Amino acid sequence: MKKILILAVAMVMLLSVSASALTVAFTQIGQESDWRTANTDNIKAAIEAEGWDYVYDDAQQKQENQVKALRNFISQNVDYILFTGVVSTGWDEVLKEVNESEIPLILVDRMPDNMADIQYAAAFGGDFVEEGRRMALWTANYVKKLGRENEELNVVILEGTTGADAASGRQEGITEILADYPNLKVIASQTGNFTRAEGQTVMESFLKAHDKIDVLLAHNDDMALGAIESIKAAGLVPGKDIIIVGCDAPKTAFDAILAGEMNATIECTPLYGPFVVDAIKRLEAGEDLGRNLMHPEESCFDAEGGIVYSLDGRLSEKAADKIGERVY
Ligand code: GYE
Repeated sequence: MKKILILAVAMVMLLSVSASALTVAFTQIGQESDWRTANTDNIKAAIEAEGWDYVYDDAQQKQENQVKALRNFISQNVDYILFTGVVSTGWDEVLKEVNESEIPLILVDRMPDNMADIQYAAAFGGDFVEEGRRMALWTANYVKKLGRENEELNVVILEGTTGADAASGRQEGITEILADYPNLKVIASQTGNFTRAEGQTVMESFLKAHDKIDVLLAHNDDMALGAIESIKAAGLVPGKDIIIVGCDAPKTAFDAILAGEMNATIECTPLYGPFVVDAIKRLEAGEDLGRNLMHPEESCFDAEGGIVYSLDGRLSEKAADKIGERVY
């Protein structure tokens, strides 16, 4: 009896030692936005809470740094690689090397092109096309609520990083919906690289080039927040003279909505840490998670709530009611 007990204790110890010896490596894009900071912190915290070793690399928005990081992870023979690519293309060769190393690859957030040629153990990301649709649909319904649906309104767009699916997907969704609303006319669309600083400067140039701007759609809230500064500097009232809709839904956007300077934000959660940890545990237990790209549930927030923002008829939530729950 005693022997069995000792054996059982030894087995449990062995199991926990092998589980705690996991090394998880993450190649992150950089720190361009509130979203990205929250994403970095959340993944780190979730992995470290398991007692796993965490290897992190910040690529400073450069694809070549990410390629280097991936090769380093392979030579360190880590147990899992978490990957989000700054752009969609140009990963075929290095991801083939990852596959040859047999280190399980978990795709997070932005997806690479040619996924059919890549083996991966799990994939979690936003539905960027759907987010773009929601931005445009919320705007069209808000315009209707204001009784301005027959007015010709000029729209400007601040795009995310060129070549990133988060930008191309959102643009695609916006364009698809706006095609049904000819009164909402896009007069300028340019990248602001997902940063506050570039959102501000590009909006400044839009305002110089165009006398009448009625709507700003920003692929993320950081760019919207930067643009608000330029709108104020031009003597206009953000949220009133120009309707402003962003994407991500960090606390900073909620604050702007409560201050009346921004009108709505479409949620895109950065909180992938728990998903990644759960996936790793299930993979360790021998489960096959399949090749489906998993999207978390997401919402839309504005000042009053009750505006239809999705093709399946979901209603926006009132930011004031939800700000207390925001963790990023
Ligand atoms: O919207 C933006 C960030 O890839 C979904 O990247 C992400 C985007 C997010 O910089 O703020």
